[in-house]
Amino acid sequence: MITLRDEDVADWQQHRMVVLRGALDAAETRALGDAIAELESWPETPGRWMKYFEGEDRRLCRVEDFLPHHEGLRDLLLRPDLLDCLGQLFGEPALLFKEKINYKLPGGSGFAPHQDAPAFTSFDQTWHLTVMMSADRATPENGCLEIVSDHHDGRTLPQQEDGTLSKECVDSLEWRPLPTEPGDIVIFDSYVPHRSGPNRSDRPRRAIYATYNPASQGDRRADYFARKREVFPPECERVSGAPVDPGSAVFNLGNPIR
Ligand SMILES: O=C(O)CCC(=O)C(=O)O
Repeated sequence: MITLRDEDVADWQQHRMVVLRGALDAAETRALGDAIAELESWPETPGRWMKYFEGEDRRLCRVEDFLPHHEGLRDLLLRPDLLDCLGQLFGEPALLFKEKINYKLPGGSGFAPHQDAPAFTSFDQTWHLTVMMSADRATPENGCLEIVSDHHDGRTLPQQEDGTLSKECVDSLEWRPLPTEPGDIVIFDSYVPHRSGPNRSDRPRRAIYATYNPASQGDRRADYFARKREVFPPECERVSGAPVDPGSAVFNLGNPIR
């Protein structure tokens, strides 16, 4: 059962994030790892789940838009107890906005410092919560999340042109690594600055990132993925020689995807 204890709510109020250690039990954690491995094996298929790669050797970086195709993960991300927790934090019911799995395979790159909020404004929405579920142990060595937990006033911080945080801003913030174990869940607000390093280990560091919005800001999941497919499709849907759409930048913030 995923629940928020009083101290989690207090953490939320102070830091705009909560860490729920051992939120998934052993069987649920195993099922999460199995489902993520299953998606890794699915072939690139136009119009269906979206697989994205990094590096010259096309290392799998991410799979998105898998909810319609994987019943187990759909049930997990729409679990009533999880939605109840998010509803408590939003102060109103939560709707799923988008879902992705970051694989961060051995040698996989890190993510540049950013806030999610600037990337999510295209659909007239102003506030999101992201639920990170760890499938593998995440450590500084394999590129666990690093967060700034004292920035919580809903402000967009100074950015570079590509939407990542400016160097001055990054240097002024206090970053801390957030190691997690398989089955841990982290919920963070879209204004919480975060980043991560590369995976320097010989094992994957896989995690789901599911993002939700308050129901009053509308159900925009289908719009999000339709627009992303239009401006930054997975490679198997790209037209060879087509120029990169300038509108793609917002869908590709701070990440190593090619
Ligand atoms: O998976 C990570 O290491 C960081 C993820 C992240 O910040 C993102 O996908 O925007």
